[in-house]
Amino acid sequence: MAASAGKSVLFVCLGNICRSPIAEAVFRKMAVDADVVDKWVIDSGATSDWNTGSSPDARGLACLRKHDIETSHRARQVTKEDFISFEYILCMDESNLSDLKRKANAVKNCRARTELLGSYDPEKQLIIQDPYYGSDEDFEKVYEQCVRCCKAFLASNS
Ligand code: WE7
Repeated sequence: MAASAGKSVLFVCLGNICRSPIAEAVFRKMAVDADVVDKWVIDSGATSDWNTGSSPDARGLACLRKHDIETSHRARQVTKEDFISFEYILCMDESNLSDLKRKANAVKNCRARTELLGSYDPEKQLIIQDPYYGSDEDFEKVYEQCVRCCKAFLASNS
């Protein structure tokens, strides 16, 4: 549950098994390392209910493990409550953004700022592409984009 006080971010992609669990785990590690994790509610979710309850994709877990990051996340769909409780909802591509904007329109008292995570990238790669039908290299690219964006996002909230 997101606290109403403090800071909160929900990372979102299509199925919550590839990109958003990587973003969530990367951001949590940065917050732990910066000693600010207690100030944050950090979670991830899906626009779709397709993978609800699933572990992250094995290729994503391998990529995170390679970088000494753990996650025990299970996929869940974004809820109406998320738009009220989270301050930031950060997603990966234009399709996620339009799905989220449509969901937000059905929520009274929507508080969340829904943005592309890539809008924080100092290297200006706006879209974090779906690696589902891709290779290990595509997961590594997602990881590197998440590192750059999460670092800049955390700095902008410190
Ligand atoms: C994905 C996916 C991803 C695509 N994670 N899935 Cl088979 C399907 C159908 C509706 C929702 C979901 Cl989540 C899924 C399983 C899980 N990252 N990416 N599917 C995908 C990619 C390119 C073109 C079409 C699809 C469905």
